[in-house]
Amino acid sequence: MKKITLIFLSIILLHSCSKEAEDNISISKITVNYFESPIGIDDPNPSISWTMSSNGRNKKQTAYQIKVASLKESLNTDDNTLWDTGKLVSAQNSQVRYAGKELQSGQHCYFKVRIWDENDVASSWSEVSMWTMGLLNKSDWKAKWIGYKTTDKNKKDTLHLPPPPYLRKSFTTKANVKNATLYVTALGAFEMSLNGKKIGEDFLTPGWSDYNKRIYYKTYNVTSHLNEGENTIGAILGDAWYAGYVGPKVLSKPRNRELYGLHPGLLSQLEIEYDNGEKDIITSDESWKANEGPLIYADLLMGVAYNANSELPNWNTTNYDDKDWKPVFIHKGTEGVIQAYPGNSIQVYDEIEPIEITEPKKDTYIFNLGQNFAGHARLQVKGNKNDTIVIRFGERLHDDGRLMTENLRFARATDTYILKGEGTEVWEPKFTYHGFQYVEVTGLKTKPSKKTITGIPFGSSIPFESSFTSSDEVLNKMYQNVVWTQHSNFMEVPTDSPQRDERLGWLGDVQIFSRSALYNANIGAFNTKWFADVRDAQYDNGPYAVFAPRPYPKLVWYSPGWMEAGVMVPYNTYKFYNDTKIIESHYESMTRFMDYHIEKSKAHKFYPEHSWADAKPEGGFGDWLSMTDKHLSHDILASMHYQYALKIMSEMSGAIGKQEKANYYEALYNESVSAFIKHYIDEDGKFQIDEAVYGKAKGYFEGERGFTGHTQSAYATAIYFDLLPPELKEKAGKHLVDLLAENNNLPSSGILGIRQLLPALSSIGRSDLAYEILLKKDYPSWGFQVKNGATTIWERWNSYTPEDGFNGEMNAKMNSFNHYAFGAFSQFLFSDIAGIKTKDAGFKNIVIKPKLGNKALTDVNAKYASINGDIVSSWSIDDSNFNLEVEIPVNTKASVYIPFKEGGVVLESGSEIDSKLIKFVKHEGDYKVYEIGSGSYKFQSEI
Ligand code: RAM
Repeated sequence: MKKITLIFLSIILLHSCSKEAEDNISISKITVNYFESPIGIDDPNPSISWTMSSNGRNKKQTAYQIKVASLKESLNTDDNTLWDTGKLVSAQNSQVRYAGKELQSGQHCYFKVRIWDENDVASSWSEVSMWTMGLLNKSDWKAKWIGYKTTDKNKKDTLHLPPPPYLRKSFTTKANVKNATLYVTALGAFEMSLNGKKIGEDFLTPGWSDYNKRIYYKTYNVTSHLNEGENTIGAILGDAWYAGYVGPKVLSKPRNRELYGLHPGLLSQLEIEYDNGEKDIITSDESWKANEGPLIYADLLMGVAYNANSELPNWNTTNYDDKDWKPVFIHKGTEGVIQAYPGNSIQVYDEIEPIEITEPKKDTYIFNLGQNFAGHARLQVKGNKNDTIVIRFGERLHDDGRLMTENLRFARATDTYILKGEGTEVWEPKFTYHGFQYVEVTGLKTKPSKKTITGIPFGSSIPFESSFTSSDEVLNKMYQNVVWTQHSNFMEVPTDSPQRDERLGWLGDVQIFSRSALYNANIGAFNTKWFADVRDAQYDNGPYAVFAPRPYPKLVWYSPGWMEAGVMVPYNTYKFYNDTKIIESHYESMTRFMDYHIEKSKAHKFYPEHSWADAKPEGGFGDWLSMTDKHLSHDILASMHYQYALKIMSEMSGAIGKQEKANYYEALYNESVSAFIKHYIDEDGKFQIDEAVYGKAKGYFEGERGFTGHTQSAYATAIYFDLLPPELKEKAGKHLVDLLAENNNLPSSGILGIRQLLPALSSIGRSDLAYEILLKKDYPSWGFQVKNGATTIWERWNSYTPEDGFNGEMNAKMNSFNHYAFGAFSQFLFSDIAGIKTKDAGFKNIVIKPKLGNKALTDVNAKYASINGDIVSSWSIDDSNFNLEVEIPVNTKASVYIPFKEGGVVLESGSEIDSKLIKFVKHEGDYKVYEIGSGSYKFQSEI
């Protein structure tokens, strides 16, 4: 008997041990400044973050240890240690700043992490991660800027399109290369190769910055590219943003190109380390030789022409005689600071096969790729020498099947390939990108197949790890359209559009879309890079420019609602990733911006009518592309954006320990809001303006339509920014609902008000109405776009209507079919439908509060890939039950709001709630609120 009990006991013990083992925490993903094992960074205190996994619930980190060493082997010993935190009592698992020994140029830093859980049980050490440092001092750069002047021989063309230069240099290495690192940048764009092989997978590197102030270099580990003995390094240089056509024709006059310099330049430094400790450095200098090659021209907006008959076989290998090549010239380079690229370089993320080929005109073929996107097309052809294939790109077709290109404006977006006539030829252009769904091909001698054209989408390589699906197929398509639009426009900088002669980082669009973008993808690094562009584009007297980078030094354009992006987007990014470094590096610039606002609003504390006559266009852009009869007063919008900026500046100041400043902004906020309410809002909660003050409103965008305060955007913004006291908020809510009713519950907001609309309705208890609007298919609505063939988000509500087609004359002026501003509805899918929000900064204290709206959705599955790991909120409803599956990452907790009916029961995993594990907090309206720790849960309630 005793024996049996013993066996029994040991089985139980074994079981509970293995259960505990399963519940143990392990470290999953480790990032350094948002990247996994990045190389060539120049942040002296990189931020380390990790996610954790466990099968258990309520799992927490109570302490951590990070050990960093300069050699991988040393991580198991105490040698070569750069930093060892020891066991540090702390719950922090993200944005831990390296605080070890001072790091040197080129230094390798290997590290591992372990944590202790709530029972003080240590996890295993993580796998080894690493980062390397780039070149930290200007004096580390031994290379010289070089270039090669090529001449545009195509005199017939109205455009100036010089050929991209090819540069090369041969060198010898000794035996036993231990490590080889290439540090490289270009004024323009580079494509580097070693011994005939392209280095890295990036496109259009080093990207776009204000080259007069800042140039980024990239770092590549090229050890495996090197041969013992003879080697050749090659470079092709594109004009890209530096010397090519950039932006709208009207803004980039007189030449529309060469906005930073005339010829592209290269700065390249290859550092080779041998086993015996010796070093070699191969730098760009006078010894390089250059030539023209098969690329006739390559321009971002205009496209690429390539003559395969001029190819230079083996030009970037040692098996090549460069006696006819010319010397390079020493390029003037730039006075700007040289820094490691902090963002996500552009890379290919998919391949798309055509779904249909049509022939609207004899020998003119159109390939429908079924999806609008940014990128280029790969051509595969067979033909005779000198056959010339012309490839054009468009987002839509005319009714007669022709390619619609009017909306490209000055962007020629045409690629040309001249065949060499040798079997099957496969070609992809370089240094350009187009926005398109349709590809028109002419010049083919035989009928094409689906292999003739392949769509190659690319964009900034940000990880899209979140997801959203529901029981409504149109809504799912709308969301996918947002994701494709983000992919297409997060191209180095957040652009407005990828197809026409524009592609600028418009601040207004970004601030509206930024939370949607943050839910969809990890854009911490991308934003960090862009914030430097925003600072570089800021005017000396404080206002942020309407777009960043600002390639037109003389243009003075700023606009309320656009410029506040300079504080709103950093704020949103901080809130999503708890990244206080972003606040610190941007703080001086933000306070300078706020000082400007404070000074400008000094007399009244807010902006009464006609305060922004100095902006261009007069008043700023306002609720751009709205559908109202009269425009929403620009000064109401300006005041509310100013106030919101004060509020978040107060919070951000507090977050970095500047309490005095926090109080200062808060006091100004309170003063401003009460003066504003007194002036603009009547007793009935209605916005009133003195329209007469605007006179004929000459100079205002569409000023002839007159102004009003009473629009959907006005109330939605006041509610969304939470500017009003409860009683006024309620009244504003009523006005919003009435205005919607007068408009058949359809939106009339332009891009500056649209993001606010659905969350504002939700916050006044009308998520039913928000759902109704969201799921509408009438004009104007998002569903209407889908019904009319949209595969990305349109710039205008009326970009296309069956009655007016592409909007007549407007089409050629401004009509993008791939524009994310109106895609800002998608934040609502995560924040309100799935109900995933953060109470603090960085999703450590999570809220899961699904809004069921008008119950038009029966199934919702959302995953937000947070900095702490995946947060899942998936729910379904039927007539009487609500089911919710929640996943909360290790080391976080959540308040979960369960909709319920009076007297109904709430179950978890089929049983009554275990109050030891799941704490009931309160009843709030139609919800029961519970507090949960990490883990997976299945709630069920009667509704
Ligand atoms: C358009 C841009 C952008 C908008 C500005 C005001 O040209 O595409 O969407 O912010 O104008």
